[in-house]
Amino acid sequence: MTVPKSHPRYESLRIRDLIVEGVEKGITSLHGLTAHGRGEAFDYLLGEKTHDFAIKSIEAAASMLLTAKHPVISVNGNAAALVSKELGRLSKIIPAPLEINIFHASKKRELKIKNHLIENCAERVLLPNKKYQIKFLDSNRKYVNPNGILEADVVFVPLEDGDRTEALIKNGKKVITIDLNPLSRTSQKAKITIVDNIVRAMPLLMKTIKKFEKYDNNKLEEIIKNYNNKKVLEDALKTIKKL
Ligand code: PTJ
Repeated sequence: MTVPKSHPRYESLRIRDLIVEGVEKGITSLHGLTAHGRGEAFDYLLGEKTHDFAIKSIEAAASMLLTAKHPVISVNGNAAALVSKELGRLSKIIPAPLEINIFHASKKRELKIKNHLIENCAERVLLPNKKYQIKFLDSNRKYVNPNGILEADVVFVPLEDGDRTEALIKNGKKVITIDLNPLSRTSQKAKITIVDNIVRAMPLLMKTIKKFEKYDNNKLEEIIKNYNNKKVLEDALKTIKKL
């Protein structure tokens, strides 16, 4: 569908089209459409813009990714449809491998996501391996790659479900997420929650990493130490109530 740029909801409809295209290409699950709808509702309540509390989280996330020993970026069907180019670029600048990890199990979809990422300039894309799994999780998301999430200290999991976030934490991983819903279990449990649309947050995260890569580890660790995720979530809720 072609939406005229003059349409007052142009940007929101453009992003919605990316998800629909993802489903048509077999990258995104049908359930991904409802997950996207929930995100849209929260984005609307947040005024569809990046707030100061999200900038604070982006700065802490950039610091944590740059100081991590073995960071990994987890990719699902929604993230791949919305920000495949950005995921490839982020993987190169940190550097960190991308690892496909989907909730609605499908080997075919995993391979389609992998090919889509590679077509969009990603280089290191790992797939889960059924011989390896994390503990405390029963869904398809327990399977991991031995060179990726299994040995990661920091896992970046945009648009995640709460179960897996909790399991990753119990497995000793630090979790960074992007989630428009400040009330979700993932938002509440993650070490760092970027309450913003993934489409707006990814370019800002890369810009911040580029700026922060000149900083020494002491300065980056100081940024992480001063970061308060609970306060960020409270500020996001206050913003929703005010609008
Ligand atoms: O590809 P799969 O099988 O792994 O499935 C992926 C989805 C996203 C369908 C699956 O992980 C899922 O069901 O997720 P949830 O539990 O619905 O959580 C998705 C979270 O992402 C919700 O809290 C949404 O508010 C949020 N969200 C949706 N779209 C965006 C978003 N956050 C940031 N930016 C968005 N564009």
